[in-house]
Amino acid sequence: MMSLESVEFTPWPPALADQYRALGYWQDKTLLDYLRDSVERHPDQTAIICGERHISYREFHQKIAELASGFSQLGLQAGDNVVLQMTNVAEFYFCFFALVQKGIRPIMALPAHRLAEVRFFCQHAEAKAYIINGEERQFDYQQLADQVVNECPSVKHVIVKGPVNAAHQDKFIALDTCYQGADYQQTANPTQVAFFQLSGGTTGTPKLIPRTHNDYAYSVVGSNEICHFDHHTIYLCALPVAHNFPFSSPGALGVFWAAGTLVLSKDPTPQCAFELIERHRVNVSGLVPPLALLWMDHASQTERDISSLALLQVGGAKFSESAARRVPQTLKCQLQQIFGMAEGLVNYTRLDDPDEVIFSTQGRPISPHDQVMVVDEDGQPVKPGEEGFLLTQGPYTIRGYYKAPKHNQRAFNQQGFYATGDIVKRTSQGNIIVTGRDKDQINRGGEKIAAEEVENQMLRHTAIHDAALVAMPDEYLGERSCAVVVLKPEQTLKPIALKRFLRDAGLADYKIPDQIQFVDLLPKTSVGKIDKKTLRQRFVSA
Ligand code: AMP
Ligand code: DBH
Repeated sequence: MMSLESVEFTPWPPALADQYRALGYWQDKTLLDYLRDSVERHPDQTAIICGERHISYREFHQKIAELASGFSQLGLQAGDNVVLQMTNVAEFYFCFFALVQKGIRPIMALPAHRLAEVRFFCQHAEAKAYIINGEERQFDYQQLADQVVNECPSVKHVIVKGPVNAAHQDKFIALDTCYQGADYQQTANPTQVAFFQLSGGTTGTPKLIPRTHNDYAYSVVGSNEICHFDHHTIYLCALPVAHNFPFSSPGALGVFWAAGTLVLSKDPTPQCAFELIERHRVNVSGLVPPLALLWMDHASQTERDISSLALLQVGGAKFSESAARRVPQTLKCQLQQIFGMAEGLVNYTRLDDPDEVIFSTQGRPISPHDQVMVVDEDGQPVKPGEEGFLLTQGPYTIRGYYKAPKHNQRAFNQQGFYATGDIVKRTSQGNIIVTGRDKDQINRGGEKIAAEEVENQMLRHTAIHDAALVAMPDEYLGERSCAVVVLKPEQTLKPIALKRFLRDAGLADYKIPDQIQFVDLLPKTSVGKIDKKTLRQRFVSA
């Protein structure tokens, strides 16, 4: 029988773990320890700028300690899981570190997640609490939380930033009341899971990614070296705070550990971001390709002075070479391409790479000990420069998803290499070029959609006989989603009604198909699976 621990978290083989320690990659420090180093060195430096608030490292540390105390008083303790769903506000980081200090494990939900996703996280991980931003104008998270607690008995506490709505007064707790007498005691263990990142996934249910302090810390320290983050770094977080890219590549954690300054943008539009860049003299930011295009378009007409911006990182989806070449011309800054994944492996073009590498590749791994294999259908390495499937293992790549033994058998090979599902080529210098994908996923401008998850929801509709979700090329997003639907005899269904049905099912908005096509029959492969390649071609040329 599989032990509970191995279902939760698959450890690295002891020989590799020893090696990573001996190399100094794994330092047996917690994520909070690295922040505390900065608090000690630069207590008065501004750590976070959130709206009009400038929060120093000293205040940041104090807030964390007070919340750690408040969360403990609620009965939360080491080993508990908590869904953390915040928009871009400083409290996201206060909560994150306070939970981590006490060995409580945040699950990093995105603001776009709705009932279907949050309910799954809570049920799958038996979350004890759910933390939300009650002040968000775009969406009523308190109403969502109400549905979540009704359906998830494990959730004992809903903790709300901002005033608790009258209807929920007796059930929800205001985050403000959780700031208690400061508690600096850590109960975290660096070899254990610090938190759960989320995967875009390829199956019917999302996957939780257990990240340990040791492995994640190394990825951030390594990223800081590559990206030259230091205490002069002023980083604009325009993407959602919980996303792995702006959180750790080097992102917010990189900023905090280098004692730099993090500026939070409430949305990623150039209108909002450029104002912040001008006002706070931001020198680095990270974006997904569609936003990079938007920023470039806006740059020629802006009256804002964005000349402080020295580096723009772009990743999350393929950035075309032609767009990449326009970055230095239009935004007057350097480009860095990033090809990363919440499961681990992160590749960067280096700041001193020749233009050719920066514009036409997605870079190379953080660590000399990231093992990267490019293999054919039979798992045999391809010749250098040839296309193949990317497999990887290393000091910060997981060996298994949380509580997903069946899926783990497919996603990891016998040696424990993670099958990324990406099709890549490697140049003679070891730089990776992403050329395609071998996973049933749509990468909608950096937002990943598991086709099966949406298909399963569509199949619940009484008028639908069969359905497939496929990627269509999109000038702006790179890819958009197209649902191809076969109705039952005598049934009718309007596209708008199907979209409403999926929204009512609680799916995040970015998973709602951009386009819907009705057909009489879905083409099948020789083994009876839906032939998505043929489907895509049919509608691309339609
Ligand atoms: P996730 O596993 O959900 O964190 O998503 C990671 C995936 O995003 C990778 O496996 C790639 O498919 C995709 N991805 C991330 N960065 C890039 C990039 N720069 N170019 C192409 N694909 C990317
Ligand atoms: O797409 C990603 O998941 C991603 C992209 C860039 C990522 O996880 C990262 C950098 O760390």
